[in-house]
Amino acid sequence: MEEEADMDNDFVDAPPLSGSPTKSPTVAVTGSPTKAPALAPGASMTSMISGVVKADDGTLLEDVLITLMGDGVEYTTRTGSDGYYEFTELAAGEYTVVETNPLEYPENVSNRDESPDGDVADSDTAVNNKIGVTLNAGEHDENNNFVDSKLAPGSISLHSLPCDGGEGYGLLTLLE
Ligand SMILES: [Ca+2]
Ligand SMILES: [Ca+2]
Ligand SMILES: [Ca+2]
Repeated sequence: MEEEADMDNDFVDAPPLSGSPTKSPTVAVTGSPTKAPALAPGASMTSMISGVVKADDGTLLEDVLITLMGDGVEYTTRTGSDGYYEFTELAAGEYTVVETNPLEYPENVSNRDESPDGDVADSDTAVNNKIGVTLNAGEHDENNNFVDSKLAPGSISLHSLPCDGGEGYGLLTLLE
């Protein structure tokens, strides 16, 4: 009996477990794994061109056709509701951005890089719906902006429309 009691006591006297078992440290698994750098080794350094189309009163013009012409390539896009357009994943090289005026804004006001970055064409202020862009590897050449204007009321607008013969014909609109 004695021995058994002692044994029992031994068990009873064993250091009590303090509190609940310690939780193993919480490993923070928040978010997705860190993304690899945008320009991982071996990836090509792609570039992009962007800008906006707006009216001379500041209105941002939506759904305006923008064409990008480069060395043997041609892309088209349209401006969003914020007047913004962009061409992404471009190779370095020389490009020309061409705007097709929206019908309601047939008058060209300006077309130029409004944040010039030293491109030869950045000093070209000719109003011709074209903006030249020299694109380096990894460059984002932005603010290649087009500004258009409505015709004054009472004036006549002449649109040239494409037709199968390629000669086109005119459509006169008298603005009220
Ligand atoms: Ca224009
Ligand atoms: Ca530029
Ligand atoms: Ca540039």
